[in-house]
Amino acid sequence: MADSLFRQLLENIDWSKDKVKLFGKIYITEREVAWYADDDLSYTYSGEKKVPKAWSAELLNLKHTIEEATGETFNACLLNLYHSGNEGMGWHSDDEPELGYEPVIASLSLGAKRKFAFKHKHDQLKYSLELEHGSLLLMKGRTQHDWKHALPKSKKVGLPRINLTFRKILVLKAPFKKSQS
Ligand SMILES: O=C(O)CCC(=O)C(=O)O
Ligand SMILES: [Mn+2]
Repeated sequence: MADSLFRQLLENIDWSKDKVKLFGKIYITEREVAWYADDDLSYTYSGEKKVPKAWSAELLNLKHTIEEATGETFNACLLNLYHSGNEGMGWHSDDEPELGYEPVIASLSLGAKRKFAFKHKHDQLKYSLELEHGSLLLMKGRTQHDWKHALPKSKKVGLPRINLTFRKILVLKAPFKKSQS
């Protein structure tokens, strides 16, 4: 299943390079991304507002499989394509307000095996694991509060990898106003 998913996603996803804002400057990444979600949801990260595409049947099926496996529900998916170990992702937490107080993120890895690293925000703790082809990592609870994570670059990896992070965006509404009656 992982083999055929990797091939299908590589071919069928509408990939494009990402724009990342760092210290006020915009960089275009080699890594390619795609952002899919329920209609009417938008999401801002690295100072850029992302407008999602509508779910394909293939991605919606996959979302249901991941929901069954985790017992969680999701309404958005960010896909990343790393062409080789020369591409990675720097230290960050997925803690944007749209993701709510304790974000639940299911991360599916396909293709090249890559190291995934965590470092604690307030002490010296570090942790890392290998994300293998077909593996699912569930981040929840205080993970985004207390830890940063990264996908370090690696000269040893020559093959591509696709990562899908299924997320739940909470629609933020204006504060409730008490009626004057
Ligand atoms: O590629 C990965 O495994 C992680 C990607 C990630 O951290 C993200 O999309 O926020
Ligand atoms: Mn992340």
